[in-house]
Amino acid sequence: MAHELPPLPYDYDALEPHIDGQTMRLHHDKHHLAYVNGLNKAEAMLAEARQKSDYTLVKHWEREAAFHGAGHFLHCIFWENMIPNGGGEPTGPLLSAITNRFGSFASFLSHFKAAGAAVEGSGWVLLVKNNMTKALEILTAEKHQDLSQWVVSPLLVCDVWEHAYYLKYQNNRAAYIDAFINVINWQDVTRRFAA
Ligand code: MN3
Repeated sequence: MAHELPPLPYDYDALEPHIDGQTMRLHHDKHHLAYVNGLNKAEAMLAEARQKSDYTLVKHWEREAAFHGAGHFLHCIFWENMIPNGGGEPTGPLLSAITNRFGSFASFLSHFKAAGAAVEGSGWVLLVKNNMTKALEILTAEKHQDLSQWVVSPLLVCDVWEHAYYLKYQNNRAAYIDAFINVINWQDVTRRFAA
């Protein structure tokens, strides 16, 4: 069963002025599509390896599956994590959990922004729920999959690859993360937290 590129849940320019339409079009139609195609290719090659009982290149295709698979699934969450006229603060159990874990919503935002700005090279900053301890954590990832932890569910993810912001924000990643904060879809994050 091949993976498919999901359509954006809003227009390319719907998040302006925070995230520009040209970046969104390239990011979704080119970058995300490449991860979908890369994952499908890796899975097809691994299926062929099983069929032929030839695992000479298994390390390569497992790596490709991890990179493109993590890239595909994180982007699916990322698009839904944003919404026009988003931002503000969550309410209810999610706000309580954030306040309990990080001291205050403001402390959470400061930590999230600092962690995202500090990722070396291309990667992500993520708010996750640890499925063993049930606690919230802020994690970062290099590329899509390096430094990741098992047993966590991503709730809120912010793409800090240059392709996510360079057209509009150039080297000012921190300004891009500030803009991202303004389009967060807290209802989506709350739904993931409750699931
Ligand atoms: Mn990206």
